Amino acid sequence: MKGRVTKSTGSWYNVRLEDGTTVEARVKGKMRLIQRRTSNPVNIGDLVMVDRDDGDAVIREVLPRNNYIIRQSSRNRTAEHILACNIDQAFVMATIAQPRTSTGFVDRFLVTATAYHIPCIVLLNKMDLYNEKELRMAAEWEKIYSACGYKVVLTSAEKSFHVNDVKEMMTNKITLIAGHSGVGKSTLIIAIVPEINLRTGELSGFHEKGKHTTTFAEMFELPFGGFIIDTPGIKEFGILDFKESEVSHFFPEMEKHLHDCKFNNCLHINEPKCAVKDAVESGEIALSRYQNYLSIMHELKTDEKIYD
Ligand SMILES: Nc1nc2c(ncn2[C@@H]2O[C@H](COP(=O)(O)OP(=O)(O)O)[C@@H](O)[C@H]2O)c(=O)[nH]1
Ligand SMILES: [Mg+2]
Ligand SMILES: [Zn+2]
Repeated sequence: MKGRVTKSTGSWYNVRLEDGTTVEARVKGKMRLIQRRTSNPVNIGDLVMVDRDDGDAVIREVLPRNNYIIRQSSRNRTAEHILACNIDQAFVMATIAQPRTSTGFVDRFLVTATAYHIPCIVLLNKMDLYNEKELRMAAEWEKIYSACGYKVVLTSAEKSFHVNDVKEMMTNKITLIAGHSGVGKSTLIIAIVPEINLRTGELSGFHEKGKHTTTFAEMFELPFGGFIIDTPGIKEFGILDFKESEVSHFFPEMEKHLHDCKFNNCLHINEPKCAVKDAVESGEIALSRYQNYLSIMHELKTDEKIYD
């Protein structure tokens, strides 16, 4: 039987079978694993083959993944942790008010997702709280991100502003929603699907296991078609397996300038006659995006995390 993993506790998994029923399955014995090694062999969103063994459902095989979102454990930099896989799109939720999200976080997420060709939409939540200055900042975000090809939607999960637009975008898709803790991810999901019982705290168990902090996401089936993956608050996304020369390719607004740099191995940092830097100077590429690019490059070079 084929199914999709919708929940993981690390030792057992909820698998939604093709007939719509969900079974609790375990990994037992030898499992075929064609995947790269990560901290968890089975992840949310994985398509798996399940067998019955003495009445117990057992995951025998994990099918190849189309894509995945990795986060890096902040305590153990070498531990890769897949947050979810096989997703159709990602929403990265930020807010200008309480607690203000940095563009560094958003850009890191966008780079990670864009590298795996996952379409992303930026949700700027809590718009009901924005004062005039914050509304101007929101407009600036809209300008910056739409210039990079990312749609920005201002929402109020609490007051249900633009929540129907978000619902429409989710229909028949597998959507991952990411963002710092407290931006309103769960509130938005409840506003869209009131029948989902999001038990806060339980939904996203932070389990301390020795030195590793394990984080679980959970996938919910949408009554109007599709799935939503609510993730616990994520502080940072690891840009783990990128080469320095690749990063600018995951900034869509930089990509079109890459052929115009004098050096074809230009990293757009200190090199002369760099078309990317020229575009930053002319305002065509947003300064904040370029600064976040530099910060990611620095991190790759030094393996040093910049917190912002
Ligand atoms: N004013 C306002 N508060 C919101 C909005 N969305 C969420 N909140 C509040 O922000 C807090 C965190 O929301 P929650 O959904 O738990 O955030 P999560 O950690 O991202 O899932 C809660 O107190 C919500 O009531 C919004 O659009 N406007
Ligand atoms: Mg939540
Ligand atoms: Zn360059």
